[in-house]
Amino acid sequence: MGDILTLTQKALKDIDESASSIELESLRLQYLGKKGSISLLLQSIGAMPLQKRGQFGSDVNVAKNKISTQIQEKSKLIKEQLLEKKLQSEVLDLTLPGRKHNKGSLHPVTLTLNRINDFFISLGFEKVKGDEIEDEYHNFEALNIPKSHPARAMHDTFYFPDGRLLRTHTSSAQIHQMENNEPPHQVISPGRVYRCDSDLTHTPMFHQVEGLWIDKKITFANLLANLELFLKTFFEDEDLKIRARPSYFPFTEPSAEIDICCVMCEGEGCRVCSGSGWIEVLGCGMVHPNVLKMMKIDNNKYQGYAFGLGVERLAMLYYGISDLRLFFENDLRFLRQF
Ligand code: 2NL
Repeated sequence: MGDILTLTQKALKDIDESASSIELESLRLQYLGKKGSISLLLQSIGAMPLQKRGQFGSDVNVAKNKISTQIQEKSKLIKEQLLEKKLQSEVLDLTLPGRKHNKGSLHPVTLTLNRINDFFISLGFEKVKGDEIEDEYHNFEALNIPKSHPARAMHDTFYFPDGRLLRTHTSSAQIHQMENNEPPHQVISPGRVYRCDSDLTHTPMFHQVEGLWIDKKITFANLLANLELFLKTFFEDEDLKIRARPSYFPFTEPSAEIDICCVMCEGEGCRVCSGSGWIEVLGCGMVHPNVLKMMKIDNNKYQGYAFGLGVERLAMLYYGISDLRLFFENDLRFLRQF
C-alpha cells in the first residue's frame, strides 16, 4: 500500500514538472505503458495472498486513474500554453493603417471634352465620332479646300503611302453625317486630330470639338447666341465678355473668330493675351454654299452654322495651365491634381 502511495505521488510530481508533450508521453509510458510501473504492480498481484488481492487491485486502479487523469489535464495545459505563446508571437496590430490604393482620375483633356460635349448635348446636339483615318475628299474637297490650299501641303498633313491621311480636323465626321442622313443636322464631333507640326504651342496630335447645325432657320445670330452661352457656361462666368472678329475659312462664309476677354488679366493686357486683353478661343461661320451643294443640301431651303475649337487650348485657359506639353507627358505630379 505504501508503495502505491509513494509511486502515485512521484508520478503526479513528475507529471506536474514536465514541460513538453514529449516529456509527458515518456512519463505515460514509464507509468502506464505495458512495462510501466503500474503494470508491474498489477502483475505482482499473482504472488499475493488471496485476501489482500482485492484491496490491492482496487488501490492500483485508483492510482492508475489518478495518474491517467493528471496526464490528460497536463497535456491539455501544455497545448493551451503552446497556443498562447503562438498567438503572442504572431500578434496583429489592428490599429495599423492599411496600404492606400491610388484612385485613378480622368485626364484634364478628357474632363474638358466631357464638359464641352455635355453643354452641346444639353442644347440638343448629337455626338458623331468618325474615323481618324480619312481620304482627301472627306478631309479637304468636301470642305471646299482646294488642291492649292496651304493646309493641304505635305508639312501640315500626315499622309499614308496609299493617299489616305490622318484627319486634320473632325469636320470629316460631319461630312459623313450629312452624306448619310437627311437634314436637319445638329451634331458635334469631338476627337483626335493630327497635324505635322510640333513646337512649344503645337503638338502633332490634339483634340477638337466641331459643331454643325443645319436647319431651315439657323442664322448667324443663333451662332453667336449659342457660342456666347457656351463660353459663359464653360468658364463659369455669367458676365464673360466675348467679341467676334471677321475671319476666313474655306468652309464657311461669312467666317468669324471668337475672342473672350482675357481670363487672366480681365482685359488689362498680360502675357497670356499678348497684351491685347482678348484671347481667341474658336473659329466659326455659316456653312459655305459650296459645302451644302456637295452634300446635296438645297441651300435655298437649308442653311446653318459650324464652329471648331481646340480642347487643349480651352483646358489651359480653364485650369490656368501655361505649358501645353504637360498634357502629353503623363507626369503623375501633374495628373494627380485633377
Ligand atoms: C478652328 C476653326 C472651324 C468649322 C470649323 C465646319 C464643318 C463643316 C462645315 C463647315 Cl462640316 N465648317 N467646321 C467651321 C468654322 C471654323 O474651325 O479654329 N478650329 C480649331
